[in-house]
Amino acid sequence: MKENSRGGNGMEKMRLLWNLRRTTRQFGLPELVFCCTLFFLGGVIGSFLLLSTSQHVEDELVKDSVRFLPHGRSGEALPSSVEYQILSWKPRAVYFPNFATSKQCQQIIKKAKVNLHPSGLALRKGESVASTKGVRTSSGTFINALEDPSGALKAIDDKIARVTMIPSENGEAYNVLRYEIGQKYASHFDSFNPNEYGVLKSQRVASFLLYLSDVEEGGETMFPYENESNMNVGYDYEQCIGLKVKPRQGDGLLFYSLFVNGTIDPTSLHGSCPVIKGEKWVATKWLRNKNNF
Ligand SMILES: O=C(O)CCC(=O)C(=O)O
Repeated sequence: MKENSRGGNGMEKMRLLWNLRRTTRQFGLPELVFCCTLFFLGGVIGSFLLLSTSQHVEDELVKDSVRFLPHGRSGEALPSSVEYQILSWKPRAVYFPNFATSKQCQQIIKKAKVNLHPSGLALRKGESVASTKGVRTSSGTFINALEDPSGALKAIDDKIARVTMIPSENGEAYNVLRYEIGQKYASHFDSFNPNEYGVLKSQRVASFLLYLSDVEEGGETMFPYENESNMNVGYDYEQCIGLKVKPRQGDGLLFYSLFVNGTIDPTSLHGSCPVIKGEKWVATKWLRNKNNF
C-alpha cells in the first residue's frame, strides 16, 4: 500500500509539473509587458491620490490655524467671509452680492416710506435750489441706524464698518431714496471740492449703496469716467454712460471718492440712470474721514 501510494504521488507531481510548464509557456512577453504597465499605472494613480489627500489635510490645518489666531480686545474671535467682486480700480468700486437680507430691505423701506421728501442737494458756491432743479429728482429721507426699531440698519452699519474698516461713527445717517419712473440723479461727486464748497469740517471718503429693491429696467448706478474714459470729450452730466451697476435687492456697492492720499478721485463721478420700468429703492451711507461733521 505504501509503495502504491508513493507511486500515485509521483504521478500527481508529474501532472502538476506539466501544468506549471504549460502555464509558464502561456505567460509570454506580451503578458509581462501588460502586467508591468498595470503596475506602473497603479503606482502613478496611487501616488497622485496620496499627494492630493495630504494637500487637503495641509489645507485643513492652515484653515484651522487661521481660525484660532489670537486677537486683540477690539478684534473678533473668528474670521468672517463676505463675498465681493471688484468692479473697478478707477474708481475703487467693490460689489457685495447678498449683503443684506430681503427682510432687512423690506424693513428699511417700510420705515422710510412714511417720511419721504423731495431729495435735496449740497449747493456749490453760486448755486441755488432753482438753478439745480432737475439734477436730482428722487424723493428720500434720512434715517439714523439707532432710529430703526427693527435693528436692520444697525446690523448693516456693523457690516459696512467691518468690510470697509471705517468705524460706524464716521458714517452719516442713511439717505434712503426712492426713484419712480423717469427719476434720476445726474452725475456728481460725493466728496466736496473745497474750491467749490468752501472749507468743511470733514470730507466724504467713500459711499456705500445698499440696493433695497430690484429695478425692472433702468435705474443703474453709473460711473461715466470709469477707467478714465469719457473724461475729455465734454461729457454731458445727464448722460447715462460708462460702468453701470444694475440694482439687485440686498446687494451692496462700495466706492471710494478719494485717492489714498486724500485728494478727490475724478473717476468717482457717478449718478443714477433714470428708472424706465419699476421702482428703485436704495440706501446711501457716506463715510467721512472724521467722526464730527
Ligand atoms: O441711486 C444711486 O444709484 C446713486 C445715489 C447717489 O449717487 C448718491 O446718493 O450719492
